[in-house]
Amino acid sequence: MIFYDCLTAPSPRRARIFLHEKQAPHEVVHIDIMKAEQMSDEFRLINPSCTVPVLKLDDGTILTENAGITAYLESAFPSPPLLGATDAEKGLVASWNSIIEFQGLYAIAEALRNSSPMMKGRAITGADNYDQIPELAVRGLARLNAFFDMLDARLDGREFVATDSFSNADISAIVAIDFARFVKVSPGQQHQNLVRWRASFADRPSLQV
Ligand SMILES: N[C@@H](CCC(=O)N[C@@H](CS)C(=O)NCC(=O)O)C(=O)O
Repeated sequence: MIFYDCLTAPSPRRARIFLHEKQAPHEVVHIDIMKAEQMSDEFRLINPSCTVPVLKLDDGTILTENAGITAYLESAFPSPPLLGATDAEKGLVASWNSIIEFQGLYAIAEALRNSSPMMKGRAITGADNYDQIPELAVRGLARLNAFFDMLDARLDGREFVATDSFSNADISAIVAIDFARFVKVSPGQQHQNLVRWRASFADRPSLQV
């Protein structure tokens, strides 16, 4: 397998952590989005949407979304289960992952992409260019603060976000919390559950890669 990665971006980090947790053998190709390598003619042949991560399977199949990459890896490398072990757990992990994407990751992207001078004209990822809308940056920050409050409440008395074991929902939430620093938001005094939960993974090997 070939994993198209980018060390500075949150979406490929989610797939990178998942690959490491599964110990799935793969080669890595680095795509530097700071140098717009995702927009090159060569990379467009791999992913016309011009985004990372991408996982190219040995049979040539190309997976361009975290949802597809994690579904494939869970099926091909079942242990340890990261998308839930039981029917109910599978439902919980998928639900929480979706909540974290929509309320967390998209809120941060909305705040960052609509305010960063480096992303002028690139407010949305993809092959087409979209102008920034400053009001969306303000709304993104408000949504992000609400996300921190919501996740802190969810983690009250819990070790993991979705189930009783480490799952893809924890991976997505860790990446979201760390990515929030890009818009200068971190868990505060009022987020003790969030702080405890994030600290519990400080030494996890997959989070160091
Ligand atoms: N649906 C994709 C989203 C991937 C995505 O948005 N990737 C960003 C990096 S975090 C990207 O490729 N950005 C390229 C750009 O900014 O032009 C997934 O989650 O797998």
